[in-house]
Amino acid sequence: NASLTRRVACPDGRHTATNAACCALFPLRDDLQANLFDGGKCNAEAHESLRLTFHDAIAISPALEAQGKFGGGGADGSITIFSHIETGFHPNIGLDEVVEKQRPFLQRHNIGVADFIQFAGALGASNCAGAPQLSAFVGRKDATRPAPDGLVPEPFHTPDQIFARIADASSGEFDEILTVWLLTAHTIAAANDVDPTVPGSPFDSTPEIFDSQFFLETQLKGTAFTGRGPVQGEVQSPLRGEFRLQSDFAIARDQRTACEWQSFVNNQTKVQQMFQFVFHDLSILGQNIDDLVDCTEVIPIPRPLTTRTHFPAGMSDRDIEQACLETPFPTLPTDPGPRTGVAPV
Ligand code: HEB
Ligand code: CA
Repeated sequence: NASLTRRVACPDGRHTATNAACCALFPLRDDLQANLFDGGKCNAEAHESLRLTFHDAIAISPALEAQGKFGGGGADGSITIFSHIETGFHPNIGLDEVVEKQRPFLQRHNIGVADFIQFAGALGASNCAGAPQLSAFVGRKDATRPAPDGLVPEPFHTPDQIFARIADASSGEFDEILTVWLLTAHTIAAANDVDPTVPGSPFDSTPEIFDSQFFLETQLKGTAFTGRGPVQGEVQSPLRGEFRLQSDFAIARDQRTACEWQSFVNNQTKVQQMFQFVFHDLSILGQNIDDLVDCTEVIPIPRPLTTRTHFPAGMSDRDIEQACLETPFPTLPTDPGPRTGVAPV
């Protein structure tokens, strides 16, 4: 209850915060919004900043530690601190760009690297209409060594491999159902490097809004490859210009996850609540929450969606490859007009 919480005045004389440790985030927020996110937009840098949160956080492995090996530190900033090593790992392809775009902000503000990565991702997502307000913490311990290679899932991994890796990273918390929740992030996403001949190819027709189109469109029958044809990790997509990852395709149809996947279609409340929940826990993997200060109040509340879930123009439930055997696919309107493609971001 905000009215019962004593607030502190920040040294800038312009803001108050529940904890003085959050004060440094206000000028960082304004700088990022103006100069990385192009005036508070859900732009490519916002998407890439969200991807970076996952690739830093997921690189932790209790299973490796149990074998007496170093398992990585999770959300510890290692991907940026040791970017010369970690951005060379195959699944981190392309992330060198956002790391270098973010670095000047890191250098001119007073914040730890691990906190910075998660903050920038949460802030970037807040520019996408329909997103939940993602949590922001400060106080994480920064890495002193790089994460080992092999801990970030690849689009050509099987569901078994992906479920096992994500469960290991989270000490069992993120099971296959929560893995579906995590993949909500692909609603504001595109591929640049899986097939470099078609950079910026979105995973759904609305990469600038945090909606449930991704869960619907991944369930449509694939009809053609976007780009130069089958590349490792890619399968056929239903719309010209849309890119489909093999891993999204497979998890959408796996009998352990198909019904959970479908349950997100046309359920914006679920989209928001489940992603807010899993991002909170993802963003502090490897850290002790008791050492952290909650500064979520610094993240703006995202604009609500103004659109409804729909079949892309020219498509209907006849184009659905039904994978959930328990529940019929929801009845939804079709966008008017002729069949179209999806523009690159
Ligand atoms: Fe993700 C993107 C994979 C999960 C977020 N992805 C992406 C891509 C790929 C992937 C391949 C593309 C890259 C390029 O550029 O080319 N993922 C993946 C996998 C997984 C994932 C395999 C597991 C299943 N994600 C995830 C998560 C998250 C994410 C969990 C968060 C949280 N992604 C993302 C984003 C993006 C991506 C945001 C976009 C980026 C851009 O747009 O640039
Ligand atoms: Ca979307």
